[in-house]
Order: sequence, then structure tokens, then C-alpha cells
Amino acid sequence: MEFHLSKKLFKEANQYLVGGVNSPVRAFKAVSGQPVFIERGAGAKIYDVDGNEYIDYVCSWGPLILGHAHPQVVEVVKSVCEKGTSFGAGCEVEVELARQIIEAIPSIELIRLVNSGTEAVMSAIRLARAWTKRDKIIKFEGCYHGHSDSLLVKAGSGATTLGIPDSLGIPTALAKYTITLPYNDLERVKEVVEKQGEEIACIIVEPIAANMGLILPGKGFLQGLREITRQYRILLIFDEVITGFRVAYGGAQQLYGVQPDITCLGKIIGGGFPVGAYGGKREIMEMVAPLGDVYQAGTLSGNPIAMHAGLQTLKILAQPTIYEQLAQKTTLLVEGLQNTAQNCRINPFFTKVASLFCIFFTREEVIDYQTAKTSDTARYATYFKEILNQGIYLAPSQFEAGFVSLAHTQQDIEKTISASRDGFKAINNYGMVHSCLKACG
Ligand code: KE4
Repeated sequence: MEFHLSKKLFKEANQYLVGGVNSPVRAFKAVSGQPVFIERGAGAKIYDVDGNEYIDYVCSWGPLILGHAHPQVVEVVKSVCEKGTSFGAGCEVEVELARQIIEAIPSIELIRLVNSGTEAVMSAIRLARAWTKRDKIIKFEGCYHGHSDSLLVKAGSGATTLGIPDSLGIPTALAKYTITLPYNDLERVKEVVEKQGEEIACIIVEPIAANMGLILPGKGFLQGLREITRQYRILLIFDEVITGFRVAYGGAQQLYGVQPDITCLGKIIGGGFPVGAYGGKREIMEMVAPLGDVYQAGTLSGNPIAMHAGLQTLKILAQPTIYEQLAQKTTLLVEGLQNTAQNCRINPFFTKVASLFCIFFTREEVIDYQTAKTSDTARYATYFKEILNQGIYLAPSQFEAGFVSLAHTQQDIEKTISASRDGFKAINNYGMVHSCLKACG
């Protein structure tokens, strides 16, 4: 594959944009590669500016569960744009989308729509602190909840990828209120809550962790968090920005049968447009302005274009068998990759749930941030580059998840498995070269 135009564009981009990108992970630093610039997408495919075609497993980091440029989404967006794009006033479609979300997620009685997952989580934390009149929060190492100050502490996603677990610029006076614990370690949570419970406003968790690779909650972990938070009047916040409408129509809380006090959403509910949302019990949400004294606002919150794109997406997801189809495609893919890896005498650790998956290049069982970090990121980079050259677009970092869409076909999956054979062989070759260089000193 040739990347001439992407290279040229990246060089130019670096003159104007920080690092040539508008979000760090897109710079491909973790795979020390040359980022590709995408020109268009259609279904499960994206096409870069050099005309290369890729089967896309990033799906814009989750929103495009229907695939790119879904006809019904494009149609509704086109027709709405012609009537104006933003009014800074109420629109009927905001009410329709709010109703659609609330009907899907029983733990949400009242909701506020915003413009990003970061904004949703930042507002939910502020609300939890106001509701409980406490300052401390508990989050989990490797979980990523957007880039608001209190949460950019031992974060996942780009922060892990870039090896900056704690960002610069966060006042220690604020960071000290964030307690970070190992994911899936309920005993540690109990220890801390028994000592400091009266000072803790909330526990925020990705119910399925998808920002340090993909890590499933251990048996009883989420239920345990629910019990201990109830006991100490701590609010439980599920960050379902990725898992909301992804792993089930009712999100991870439906899959695991655990209801949080506040849910944060994003990505899919905007159908590919900027969006976020936080919602929960009416009595809690009524503390938010203009009803209550927790202030939060946004110029483009509830933007009609994003609302229509999100509503159309959810209406399609609400149809029967959609999640069964997504799960079948993902199982076909992961089982094929596992068999191929074994045939190449490679034993990565795979995780999968619904239409999310991940390949960790480690022999360890990955259950938290520390075990995720045992992954060989150089091997991941080798695999990533080999399959990219064969037209497979996986996340440019070991510490992200893979996303399957409704548009991925059996043929796409078979091509991915075939390309992975070469990807695993490239690792074997890399391994041999590496050990030879090591032996030669
Ligand atoms: P945004 O502010 O990027 O819309 O959402 C932040 C966020 C919050 N919570 C979870 C669980 C998330 O995964 C995210 C954002 N996800 C990353 C991908 N791991 C977005 C990609 C990026 O940062 O470029």
C-alpha cells in the first residue's frame, strides 16, 4: 500500500494542529506508524486519501455501530440540515431522543444531553459531589472517562497509550480527591470505603473496561460495587459512553443486571455526531440547573442534527435480532483469529463481549490495568502494521477495543482472519529477528 497523500497531509497538519491531530491516539504514536487520513466511509469500509480501502474495526471509536454513512441516517441528516442546523432553543427531536433513551434504560428517569462523553462524565461527578456533599471519588486504574481534571488520573485510552497515566496541569489539590484502585478488585474497594466511605461522593466505573484494551468485569464485581455504594450512600456511576447501546440495547447495566444511580452515555446516541448524556433518578437529576443549583450548560447541547442521527440509529438498534447479529459476527471473527493464532503458534489473550473484542499480546490472563500492561506493545505494533497493509484497520494502540458493526459481512471477517495469518507470521519473524539481535548483542 502507498501512503503518499497521507504522509503529505500529516506533514502539513503538523504545521497547524498539535501533533497533526485533534485527538492524541490518532497520531499512531503507539504503533510508531504514519497516520492515514480518511477521505470517506461506507458500511464497514473506510477509504484513505490515497484510495486504499480498509475494513474498519475502529468505527470512529464506537459510534458507527450501523456502519459508515448508513442510508437512513444520511437521509434524515440531509433533510434536517436544510431546515437549519442549530437554534440554541428547544426542538422536538431532543424530547424524542430523550424518551427513546429513557425507555431503553430503566435506571434513567431524567436525562441531560451534552456534546461529548467528557462533558457527560464531568457533569455527573459534579452532580454526585453536590448530591452527597462529599468531595472524594473512586475510579479504576486504566479506565478512561474523558479528559476532565478529576478523572485524568491513571486514565486509560490515549493516556495509557502515551504512557502519561497522570496528565500535567492537574492541581494536586484536586487530584488528591481522586482515589484510583485496581479494576475488578472488590476487596480493595471495600477496604477503602470502610475507612473513607463518609467522604466519598461516588464510584465511577466502566462496567466493561474498554480503554485498556477490553476487560470484562469479574463475577460479582459490579454487583459488589452496587451493594457497597448503597451501604455507604455513595453514588454509583456507570460510564456507558462505549457500552451504552453497544453491548445490549439497554447497555451493560442490562447485560449484568446492575442499576447505577447515574449513567453516562455518548458515541452511539449521536449516530456519528458530537454527543454525550448523563441521567439517573429524577430526585438526583433535579439538582441540575435550571431546576437545581448544579450548573451545567452547552451551546450545542441537544443539537437537532446530532439528535436526529442518534434517534434514527437507536430506532434501527431497537429492531429484533440486531444484537444477536452483532454478537454472531464478533464470535465468528474472534474464533477465527484464535484458531489462526494457534496455528501460528502464538497465544495472545483474547477478550470479547457482544460486538467488542480485543487481542492482548500477552500470555497472562488480563483482568486489570497491571495485567493489561504486560502486553507486548511492539508485537501489537507489528501485527497492526501488517494487517493495515492488507486493508484491515484496527485501533492504533494495544490499549483500545475493537468494534464490529452491523455492516461487517462474513466476507469482511474472512478477509480479516486471512490477513491476521500474515500479521501473526510477521510477529514470529519479528520475534526471531529480535532474539537474534539480542543474541548478537
Ligand atoms: P469523548 O469526550 O471522547 O466523547 O468521550 C470520553 C469518553 C468517556 N468515557 C469512555 C468510557 C470513553 O471511552 C470515552 C472516549 N473514548 C475514546 C476511545 N477510547 C475516544 C477516542 C479518543 O479519545 O480519540
